[in-house]
Amino acid sequence: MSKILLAIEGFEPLSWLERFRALSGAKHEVKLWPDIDGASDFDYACVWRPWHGLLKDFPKLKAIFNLGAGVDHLLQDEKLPSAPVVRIVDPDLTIRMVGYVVMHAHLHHRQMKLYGEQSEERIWKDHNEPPPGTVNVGLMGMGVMGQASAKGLIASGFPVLGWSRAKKDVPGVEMFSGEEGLKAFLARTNILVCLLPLTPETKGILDYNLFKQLAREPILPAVINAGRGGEQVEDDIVRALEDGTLAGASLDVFEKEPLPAASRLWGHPKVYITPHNAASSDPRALVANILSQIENFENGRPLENVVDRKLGY
Ligand code: NDP
Ligand code: OXD
Repeated sequence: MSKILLAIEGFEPLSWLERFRALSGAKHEVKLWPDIDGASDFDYACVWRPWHGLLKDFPKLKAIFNLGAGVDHLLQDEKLPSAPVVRIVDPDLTIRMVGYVVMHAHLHHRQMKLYGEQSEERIWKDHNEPPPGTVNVGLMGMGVMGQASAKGLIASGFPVLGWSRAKKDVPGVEMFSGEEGLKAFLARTNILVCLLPLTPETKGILDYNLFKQLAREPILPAVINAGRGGEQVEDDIVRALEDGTLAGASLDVFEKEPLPAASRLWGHPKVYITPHNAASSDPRALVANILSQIENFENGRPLENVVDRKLGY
């Protein structure tokens, strides 16, 4: 029998505990921090935003499972044990993100804020949006989320551009990479979608200077960020919306979460705000995924989706 530690901040922890216990049966003993009776001999930790320093007290960990895709918070723990860190890759998480990205691309292309205002005023007026085939959607981050979103956008008729760190080919997507490819990627992008992990290289990347480089035909540019709030400069987003550099924004993540009540983004007529739930981790879908990884690992097979600590994702 192996021992699994759950340490969860920011998600409701009891539903994870119940699900882990229900699916583990007698195979694993599952405990939820801090209710661990002083034990330190856990084999696996399954965590979301655990407070920094917590995991160093569990020297026998064979693997650390992050209950979401992004590992920025975990990797900022200077005392993180050296056990492999595994991030979630799961069809449930991915399809939620695809839904968010495709929906928000449509909201901006189809000017839904404008029709919302017209509805308030009882105005019946069609603004003849350009064909989707002429509106380029540019995805920053072409990993699991970016590539799946590309397929959804292509199915909606949008030409898709992608930007990644390393050079790669993705069917149906015009790819750009690295610093040297960013300018050309932005110059062709109308609707910019950020699905980047937060690393020292991507911190603050969504700033005024970047928004200025986006294409302004056939529609004015919009930005969608479902990566991490640390990638955006919120004062620059407000400035760009107010001087017309950006026509709209969809923000699921924020520099500080929950978004402070004083933020000028709240209630902004050109902004869609969601509470970091573009792709929520759901124990009903994800626990089985983690337990099957543990079973494979115990049977001598390698862990999948292990994070590269040097790259930070
Ligand atoms: P992946 O690791 O699969 O993909 C990351 C992509 O970002 C890769 O294409 C990578 O390039 C690219 N990238 C990383 N650094 C750079 C850089 N400096 N310049 C250019 N490209 C870069 O991650 P996922 O697709 O699974 O998830 C992406 C992020 O989405 C997560 O890290 C998380 O922050 C966020 N997320 C948010 C959720 C939400 O609800 N809002 C839910 C789930 C995820 P390369 O291909 O060359 O390695
Ligand atoms: C994730 C998230 O990284 O929900 O999975 O933000």
